[in-house]
Amino acid sequence: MKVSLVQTPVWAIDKPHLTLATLSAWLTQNKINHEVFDFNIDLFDKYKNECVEFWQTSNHYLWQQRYFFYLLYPKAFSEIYPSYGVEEKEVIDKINNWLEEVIPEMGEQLLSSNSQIIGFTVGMTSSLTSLLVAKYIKQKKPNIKIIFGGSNCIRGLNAEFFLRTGYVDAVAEGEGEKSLLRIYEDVKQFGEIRLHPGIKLLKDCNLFDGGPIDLIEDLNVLPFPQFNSLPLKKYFFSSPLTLPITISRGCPYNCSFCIDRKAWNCKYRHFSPKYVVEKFKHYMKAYSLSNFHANDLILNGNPKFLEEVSEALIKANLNMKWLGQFRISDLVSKEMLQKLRKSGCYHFSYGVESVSDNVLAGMNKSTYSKELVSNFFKMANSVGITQDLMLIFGYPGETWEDFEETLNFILAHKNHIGEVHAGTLFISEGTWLFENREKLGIQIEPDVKSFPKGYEFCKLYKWHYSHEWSTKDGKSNYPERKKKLDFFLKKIKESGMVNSKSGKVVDEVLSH
Ligand code: B12
Ligand code: SF4
Repeated sequence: MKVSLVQTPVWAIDKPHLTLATLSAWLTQNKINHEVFDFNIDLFDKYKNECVEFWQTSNHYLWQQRYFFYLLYPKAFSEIYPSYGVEEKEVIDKINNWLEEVIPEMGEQLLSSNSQIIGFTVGMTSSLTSLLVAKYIKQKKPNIKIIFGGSNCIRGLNAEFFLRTGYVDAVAEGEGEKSLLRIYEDVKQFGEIRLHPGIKLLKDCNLFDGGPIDLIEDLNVLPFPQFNSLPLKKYFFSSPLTLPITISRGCPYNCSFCIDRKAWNCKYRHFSPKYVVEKFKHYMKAYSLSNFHANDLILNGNPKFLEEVSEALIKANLNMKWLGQFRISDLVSKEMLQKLRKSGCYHFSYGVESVSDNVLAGMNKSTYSKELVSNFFKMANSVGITQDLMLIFGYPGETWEDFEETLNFILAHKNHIGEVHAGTLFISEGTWLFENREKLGIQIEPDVKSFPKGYEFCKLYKWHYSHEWSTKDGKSNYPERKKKLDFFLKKIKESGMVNSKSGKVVDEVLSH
């Protein structure tokens, strides 16, 4: 019996696909015959000259907002679609034509793999194409089992919607290794998928929920992600050649706007320092490279562990470079940063979001303060670690004074900051903020207001990035938030700082 693992467009193209490499290694360890299809990179490579805009960050919304249903069910939504105003008609038509070409291309390749199980790793920007490919396969070979897992299947998000399309047999929520194995064993033994923790199924139109996944207790039992089943040459390697890695799963914090921690059942776990060092060594030897990007939600989820990793890396003397997301914290000392730097870690990305006490308290980030952030910037800088940061404008309750406090702070620290990524607040379903919206006086306008008969289940699809929210007191709304963002961007441009340069990687590399 064979399994296919699939990524459809669009997803990041800058590095080899860590999720596919992770699950592929797991199947290999369990001696399961499988094939990996990163259609995202294959199609990017093939169409980059004609269709590069499909992968551009600024166009991600096209894949997952109100046009989603029109692209998924053009006939059913054709009457509603023009009522959107369709400013983007040209690009939507282009996507539609492209899909007619590439969906059969992907579908046929998967069919010829002769797999009995096809597992899609599904994010918000690839849900549409995953569903269309799943539909293509189901129409040709209904007995093939289609499984959805990945970031758009985080617990409580879209499982029911995916299942009710009729194209998906099971949704695996959160950590996927155990679910994938259980599904494989069920199909092999019984010819059908049964209910287990972490799995949702639909039977006779009823939803069955196996409850939360029982997480892997000891991450060290996992094999090193296996990148050799991917078309390594096609990736848009950021120069120099960089591999994504992780040293942990989850995050111990609880920011009010964050959905990511839910992906790992809100639990933080890490690999052992020995495992981490062996993993780096293995990749350096196997792929002759020395640059790594940590995809962890947070590098310092456990400061003591991170210090041990640094010490072990220094001892191993690997001569490698790495970077990742870091949380500014008073639990981190200068000595620790020096060790990290010595281990090869040269850059941090922080979610600073704001420096106003009022806003930070609302975000459940009261452990931050202006003084702490300021001292941390200087400390990291003094040990030779470069830094970029993310900011969120328009948090409920943020006044213009709060906003100016953050703006002035950033300007005052411009010599310590390499790059700023500023945006307005999106309220994702599944976050604390979304769940407490009534209490906070937040109202959210649904992106799609009416659904054609027979397609009412589409209401179940959860948007992640809604601009369409305001507070009942009228103080926060999108134009107001945009005004802050535009003002901020103008000011930092005048100051010579850089905003989101790395987000424009596709445009830049292609223009050379
Ligand atoms: C690193 C990262 C990036 C990097 C990717 C670098 C790279 N090339 O590797 C960068 C910065 C480029 C990036 C970009 C984006 N990202 Co990002 N990213 C992440 C992050 C932090 C880690 C992803 C990762 O590698 N995880 C490690 C792997 C091993 O975990 P995993 O994918 O979850 O897989 C496990 C399970 O989900 C499950 N599983 C996964 N697939 C399948 C399939 C089956 C069949 C089964 C059974 C199980 C299963 O099993 C796996 C092992 O346990 C996640 C946050 C997170 N929660 O993970 C966000 C995240 C995936 N990104 C997200 C987004 C939105 C984006 C952007 C669209 C942002 C933007 N607007 O620009 C872009 C899109 C990419 C692009 N076109 O540029 C969202 C996705 C939301 C959603 N609902 O889908 C996340 C969840 C963060 C968030 N909440 O905003 N991202
Ligand atoms: S520190 Fe980052 S990953 Fe953790 S809860 Fe906050 S935003 Fe989410």
